[in-house]
Amino acid sequence: MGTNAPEYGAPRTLWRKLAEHPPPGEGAVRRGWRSPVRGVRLTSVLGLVLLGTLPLVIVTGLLDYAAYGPQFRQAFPLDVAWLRLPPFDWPTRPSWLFRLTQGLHVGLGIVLIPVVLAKLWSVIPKLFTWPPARSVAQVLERVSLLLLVGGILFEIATGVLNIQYAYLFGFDFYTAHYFGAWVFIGAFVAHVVIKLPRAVAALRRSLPDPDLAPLRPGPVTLSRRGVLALVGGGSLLLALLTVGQSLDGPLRRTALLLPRGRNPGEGPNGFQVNRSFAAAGIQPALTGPAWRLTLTGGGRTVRFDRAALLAMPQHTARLPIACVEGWSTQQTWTGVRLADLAALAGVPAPASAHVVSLERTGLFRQATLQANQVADRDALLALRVNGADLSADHGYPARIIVPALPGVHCTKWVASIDFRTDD
Ligand SMILES: Nc1nc2c(c(=O)[nH]1)N[C@H]1C(S)=C(S)[C@@H](COP(=O)(O)O)O[C@H]1N2
Ligand SMILES: [Mo]
Repeated sequence: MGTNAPEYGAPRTLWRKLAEHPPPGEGAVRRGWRSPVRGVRLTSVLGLVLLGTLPLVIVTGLLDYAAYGPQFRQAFPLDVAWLRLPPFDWPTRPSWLFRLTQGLHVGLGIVLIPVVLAKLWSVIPKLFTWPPARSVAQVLERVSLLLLVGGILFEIATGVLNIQYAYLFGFDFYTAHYFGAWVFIGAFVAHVVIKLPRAVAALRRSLPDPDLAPLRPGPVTLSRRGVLALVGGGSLLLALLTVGQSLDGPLRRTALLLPRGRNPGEGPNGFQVNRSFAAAGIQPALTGPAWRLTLTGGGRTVRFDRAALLAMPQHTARLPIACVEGWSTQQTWTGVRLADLAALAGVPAPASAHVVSLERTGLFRQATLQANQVADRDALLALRVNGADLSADHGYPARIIVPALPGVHCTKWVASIDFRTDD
């Protein structure tokens, strides 16, 4: 074998021993992967496509997490190991900011699934090469691959289950998806550093790769271009079935991947509902004439009924609702400015506002808004939408709507708001 003196020694013997003792059937498995399109070129093309697109999924995902508000413990965890999220006030402008970042994160995440699967398919034979490693460096590389592949499959699985409202897993989605993201990001960076030069070289000139190319190629059934067209077609199909969830009007019906709300009904309240009034389990009597909005802060408590709120200066704004599950819609909301309510509560410039709904249970029965989310001129306690009273499903008697605020914090069926001078 080798003649290089420095390569001899105890570890060298270990790798040689490994190579001399393949597990039974090893060759048969390797020979079973026969597709002649597998090879370093296919893997490199797919890898470079992912290198150009996955960073956008990662960055928009991290932005969504920041928008979701870890500083208010609305999302956990605050820090990951030695990583600290910088304190970050999510802006209220442009009002479509979260609609864009969330739409891109979920949409692109779905569209890239075929590319990721094809990339994994293209390197499967590598799993069965023997010996599994020929040096300590290679052992490390293979462990990072495990984190890379495990990480992305975990992110895809939890992400897809979440947007289908299938909380089948016994852990908190945000925590898991966020931790999983950091595992994946670390492995992704390592993988790019290790493999990018090779991928570029492979596309410049033909690089033989004994691990990727089949030992005994089968007959050609599909060219490399054919494989790429198939993968691209799959991605395009997913894109067509997904974009509708970010569009209003009849095209929304094309969002076949949207679990609910493809056909949200007619009229001013005819747009997608996340949690319905019935699902929220609020007693209908609580939203009738007996309803009062309670404002606290500055040492006093004030209460208003809906007629009193309607008698205050009304403000109208066209603002999106963008759900963390990926869908979004834009509507015209009318109500009282949150800044006006803060002044009535005796806290004209609050540091934060804690909003609580009539719901007794549920993760999203309350939310905390930042200072800029109360101060924005379009930040409203909405009473009406598109010229009509809010429907029960959209939060009657009153709901929060704030530019660029994730839908999950646009609390419906608001009972009270506490304006605070410190957060
Ligand atoms: N009280 C309360 N408000 C809530 C929710 C909830 O479960 N309870 N869901 C939130 C979520 S996740 C979203 S996306 C928006 C959707 O608003 P819509 O149903 O009016 O479209 O409402 C938000 N407001
Ligand atoms: Mo949502």
